[in-house]
Amino acid sequence: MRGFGVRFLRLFSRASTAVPQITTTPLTCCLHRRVWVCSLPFVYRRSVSSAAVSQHIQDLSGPEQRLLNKLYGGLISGQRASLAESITLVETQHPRKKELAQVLLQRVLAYQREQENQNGGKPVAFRVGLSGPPGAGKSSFIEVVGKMLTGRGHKVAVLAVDPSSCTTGGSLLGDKTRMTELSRDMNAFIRPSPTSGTLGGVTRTTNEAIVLCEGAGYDIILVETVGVGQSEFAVADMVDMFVLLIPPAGGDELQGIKRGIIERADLVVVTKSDGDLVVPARRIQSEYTSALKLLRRNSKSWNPEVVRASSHSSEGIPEAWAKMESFRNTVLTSGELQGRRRAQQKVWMWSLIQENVLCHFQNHPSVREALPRLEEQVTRGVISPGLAADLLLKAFSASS
Ligand SMILES: Nc1nc2c(ncn2[C@@H]2O[C@H](COP(=O)(O)OP(=O)(O)OP(=O)(O)O)[C@@H](O)[C@H]2O)c(=O)[nH]1
Ligand SMILES: [Mg+2]
Repeated sequence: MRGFGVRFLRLFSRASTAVPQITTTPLTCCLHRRVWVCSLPFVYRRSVSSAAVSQHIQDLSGPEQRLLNKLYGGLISGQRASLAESITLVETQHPRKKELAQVLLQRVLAYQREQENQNGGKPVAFRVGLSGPPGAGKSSFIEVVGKMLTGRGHKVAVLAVDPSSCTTGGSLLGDKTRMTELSRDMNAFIRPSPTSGTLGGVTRTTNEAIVLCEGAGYDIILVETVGVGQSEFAVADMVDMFVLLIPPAGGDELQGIKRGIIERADLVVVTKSDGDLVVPARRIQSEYTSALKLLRRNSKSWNPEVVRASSHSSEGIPEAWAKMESFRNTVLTSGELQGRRRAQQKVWMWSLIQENVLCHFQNHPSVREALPRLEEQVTRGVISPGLAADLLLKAFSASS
């Protein structure tokens, strides 16, 4: 996909003379503006970025400014309603509101940078991604860990990324009811992460929701995603620590766990280690401990471990969290955490570019006209997918 994105962008930049103007006139075209504005905090060109933002701000009407001031003020003073409303704003598909969301995000990012500076340049919040097969016990684990952390004075935000919502409108919403205690806790905020129909959408809106939660003072961000499709890789690319939860189940249920995702795990938690399940949980623990030794290491300073925990009896829960804290301290000290975050900004930027470029491509009149016919010919085997892609790209570049 990345390869496609780069190739497409090259073609795109040849096709459209507006691209070189991005740096000087960020408001030239909606697509370019979105790409540019979204990537602002991650290119270190302060004067240009602040010019782009102020141009955006000048562009705001009175009511828009008042709305953003209200949201920003409410957000940084920790008001849940403002946080919820801000996440709804980043979730929107409405072009103008999308722009407002970017202005708000800019302000929150600036506030966050200030806080980091005061914290000796270290990130204030800890972002943890938790993934695993359906029914592995992720939500139950988050509920128990979350309660423990709010009890210790933390503010915990839980974002649930549901890959199925890209196609079916979502099913994780039911999770809120499963985290019954945590959802009643005033120091916890639970929200299905908004998705906008594509994996790129998951990346954008979840990343933006994370930033907003941090702006609202949540210092632990837990992102739950089910190990289906590619969403777990997207989540692994937006967190400080990636935790894989595995149930003490038979081989069939574990077949679906992708080797690639095990390699990304900083910690593996074997869940439901209680009652009759303790014995299989121990077996899975030792199997995964051996398997991890054979896999490529994800970090220079940290060796992934496999622990057992039960959300029902709470056994192993404080220990699992202690491992996560230990990971955080290790990678903060080695500077790896900061490095990971920097690299993630680039991944985020590229995913925004892909999302926007693809959207522009799909909505291009020549492409829309040729697409049904070419798709039909590809499915009948009349022409190859490669030829169809080339023809569509040609149609796009010829009339751009
Ligand atoms: N025995 C036991 N059962 C558990 C434990 N944790 C979760 N379960 C059960 O496992 C089932 C699934 O738990 P969830 O926490 O909803 O799992 P999940 O991974 O969030 O599920 P999805 O979000 O649907 O993929 C429920 O019936 C829980 O009661 C545990 O520690 N011990
Ligand atoms: Mg769940």
